[in-house]
Amino acid sequence: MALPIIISTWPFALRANEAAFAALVQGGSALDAVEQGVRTIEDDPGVSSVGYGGLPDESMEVTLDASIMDGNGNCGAVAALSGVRNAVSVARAVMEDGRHVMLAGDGALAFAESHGFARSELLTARSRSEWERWRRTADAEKASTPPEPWSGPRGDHDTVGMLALDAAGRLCGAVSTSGTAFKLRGRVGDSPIIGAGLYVDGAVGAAAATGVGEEGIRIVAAHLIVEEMRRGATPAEACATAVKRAAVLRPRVAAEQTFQLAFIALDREGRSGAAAMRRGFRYALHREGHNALYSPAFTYYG
Ligand code: SD4
Repeated sequence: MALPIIISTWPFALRANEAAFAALVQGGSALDAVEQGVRTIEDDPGVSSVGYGGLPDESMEVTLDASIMDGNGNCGAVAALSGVRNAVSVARAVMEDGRHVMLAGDGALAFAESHGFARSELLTARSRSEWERWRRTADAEKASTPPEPWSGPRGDHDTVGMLALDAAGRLCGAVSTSGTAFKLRGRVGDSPIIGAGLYVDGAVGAAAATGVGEEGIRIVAAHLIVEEMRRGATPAEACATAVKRAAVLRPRVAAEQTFQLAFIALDREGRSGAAAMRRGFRYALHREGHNALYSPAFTYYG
């Protein structure tokens, strides 16, 4: 098998793969690669679902969820973190600190600051005006219909999730997102939850999730995929199993046109795969010097 191999979610991940590959070329490990790859997307104000420029919650605050995991079981995560751009690096610091696996909210921010992370404004002019547009629409809807607490997640879920197997055979993964646009304050998705948004077992394989996090949490998706691979499934088969599980568990939700849930997986042999609830999901695969976008072999709704 030719190593390294890097796989990540959505078309923007072509850039993330390049950054991850560069980290490996400079002597970094798979852990450095996934961190650097994900940071590229966090730093991009043009991506409205991750890091700087991510769409805010209902109170106009941008809050980030991220996790990172090494194949040896070390992992770290932050949930509902505001005011720091590179949530994935804070997650890595939590992992390396070693006392805990996940920090949330103000505590995560205090931890980040004590580890030298700079405070930064995550809202951009564009994400502010998107929020204002959403607020006006929500207010208009409220005036004409009985108030609903929340209209549910939108379809634009574009978490960056990345898995890498380096030349030494080390397998790592990372995920970062600003979560559902205009989410309720305090909402945490699947991305920082080890086993739901990300799982890595160096003896077996790794998986990462994107899409409606609530549904990924319900089936503990990434762990399910890794366990399927442990039982002999290929990465593509394991991802398809998780999509089907989500569809069977909540058929009415899964059938909604805006609902997407998608997974990527990479096993320790270097085989990769993906599956999605519906069309439109693509992933970027960097192997043998080629970095290209692919559609998953399996989509539940053709
Ligand atoms: C979440 N799963 O917070 C994330 C969002 C996402 O692609 O995946 N976007 O629910």
